[in-house]
Amino acid sequence: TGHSGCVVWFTGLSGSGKSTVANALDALLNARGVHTYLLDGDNIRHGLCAGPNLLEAQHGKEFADRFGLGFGPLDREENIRRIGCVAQLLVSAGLITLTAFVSPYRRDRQLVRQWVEDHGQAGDFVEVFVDTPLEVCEARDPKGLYKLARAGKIPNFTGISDPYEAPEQPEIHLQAGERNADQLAAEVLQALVQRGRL
Ligand code: GGZ
Repeated sequence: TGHSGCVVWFTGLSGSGKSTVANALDALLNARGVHTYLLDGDNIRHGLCAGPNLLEAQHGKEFADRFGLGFGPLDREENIRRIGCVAQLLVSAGLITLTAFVSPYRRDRQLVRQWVEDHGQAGDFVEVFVDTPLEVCEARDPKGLYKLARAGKIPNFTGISDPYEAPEQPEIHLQAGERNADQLAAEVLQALVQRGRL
């Protein structure tokens, strides 16, 4: 179809549905014969951006403490930076690259946008704000993390004890509270078609 790669960057709170919508979109794109790659916490935070606990056995404590990533501000900054670099490589290989990370800081997302566009073209970074109200995410609480965060057992938890800086002008803004993942994925697909990315 002559398309070139781009990054479809999902951002939103824990439990907002980013990963679910990104997976649904991935399936829709693959069904159209589009080559994609999906980056999310499952494949990144266990490997490239593993935490200290995962690194310690093979690399030792000093290494793990230096290079393992958690959820403090600098850790998130480095997490998003690494993901942005990988996403850019995948885009340069022609893939539509979907990413699903909280990515709560505006500056970190802006830096990825800049990186991707500087190595490609304007429009190669498509920000998708999965705008699910905190109350809804907290009610879903699929992993019980909000409960732990409210109890003070998880420091720096986005939306509770750490900020979420909502995108001011996302390319795609999903009112995600009461619609299902397939509807939302179809909405993103349509927006990508409209933008000439498919
Ligand atoms: C936010 C956290 C935290 C803290 C663990 N704050 O619902 P989940 O579980 O699967 O999504 C969250 C995920 C966030 O990882 P990201 O790599 O997307 O974050 S970031 O982009 O900010 O670097 C949540 C879990 O990890 N989690 N601790 N303190 N989410």
